[in-house]
Amino acid sequence: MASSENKHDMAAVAQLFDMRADFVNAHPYGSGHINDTYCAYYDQAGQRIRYIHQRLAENVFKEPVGLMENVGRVTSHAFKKLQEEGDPESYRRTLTCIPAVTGKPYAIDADGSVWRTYPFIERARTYDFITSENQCVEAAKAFGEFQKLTADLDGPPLFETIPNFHNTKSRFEFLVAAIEKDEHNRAKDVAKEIEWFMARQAEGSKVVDLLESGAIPMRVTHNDTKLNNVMLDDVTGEGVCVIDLDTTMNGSAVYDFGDMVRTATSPVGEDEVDTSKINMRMNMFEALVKGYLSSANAFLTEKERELLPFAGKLLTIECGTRFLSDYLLGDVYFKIHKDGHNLDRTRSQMALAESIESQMEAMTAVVAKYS
Ligand code: ADP
Ligand code: GN1
Ligand code: MG
Repeated sequence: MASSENKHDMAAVAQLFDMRADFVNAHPYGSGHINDTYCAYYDQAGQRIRYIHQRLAENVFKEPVGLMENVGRVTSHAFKKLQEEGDPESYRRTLTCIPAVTGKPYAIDADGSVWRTYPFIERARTYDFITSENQCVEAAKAFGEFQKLTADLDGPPLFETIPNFHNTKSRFEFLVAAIEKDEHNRAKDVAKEIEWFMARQAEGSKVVDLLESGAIPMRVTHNDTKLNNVMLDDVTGEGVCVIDLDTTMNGSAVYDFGDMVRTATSPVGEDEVDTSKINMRMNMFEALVKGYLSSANAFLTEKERELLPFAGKLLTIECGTRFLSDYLLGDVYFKIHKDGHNLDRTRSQMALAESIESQMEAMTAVVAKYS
């Protein structure tokens, strides 16, 4: 899971936070595509304890202060509600920001990078692909609970950390611009892929249009409900804590469900090269519907429920346009670990979307069964 080299001076980063323990060492951690994440060991009276230090990706998050205000508001609200509900594990059911020595929930290092620190959620882990139906149920239930916990967040609307994040219409426009620019001369090699996406452009505006017309509501949503953004308990398998709150802002519940379908129903990871291994497993979809509706059925509207099967397809296509755009632009947004990584990811999204397209009717029946 972790690679061994540190790109940053983690002992110096440790000094920026009010850790109240001695820094021992740190190593890169996790398989996120955006931030630089480190697991750091500290010594506290002879006990080893772990923290997560994260450097926010400045090419992605242009307004880190607004973003960290969102994280602070959402995590404090969730913690308060969990405590009121008498949850005995409220301390590990939501992220908590460790303050910097300045008292702020983030710190800025000598290079101007923005860092934050979270307690390590122990006895739980994230998964890059699913191995059991129960994991699907638990992950989806946790993301549904997160929407429920944040539904009554008071105060002004959350800061829009990445404008038009799930605006699939603009995602397509972005792809078209990347194709036209073609600054790395890569478009000629992906003519088939480009054609595949452009044939699906019209569908891309469906949810955006429904939001704009008010036919479905805006809610506080997570917006990055990828499977490896929820921690499952090592012992009970339960969804413990939803993490990666950088894109928590106003959006549609439909997007959150769609990204779960994208990341949790295929038997292989999102960069699988052998596309014959990729398919949308109906039993996993059913497990997601079961888990998600167990926490979200109470607040979803009929129209939102109706859109759940389509959401899987939409988010898979949307993510595919993002991987393909990034490939054309020279891999500037998503971290890559080999040449052509974003193209592998693009092709895997195409295969998954096709598998979803061919099963839409059965998926609709599954949603009806649990509604
Ligand atoms: P990215 O935006 O790059 O995806 P994440 O916030 O998702 O960053 O973190 C990357 C990985 O680090 C996660 O998938 C998870 O495995 C691990 N991680 C993040 N926060 C914690 C935490 N508080 N406790 C334990 N592991 C964590
Ligand atoms: C990124 O941060 P991470 O790795 O959880 C991306 C998501 C994409 C996902 C594709 C802020 O998620 O939107 O769906 O990669 N996050 C951001 O794997 O762009
Ligand atoms: Mg993540």
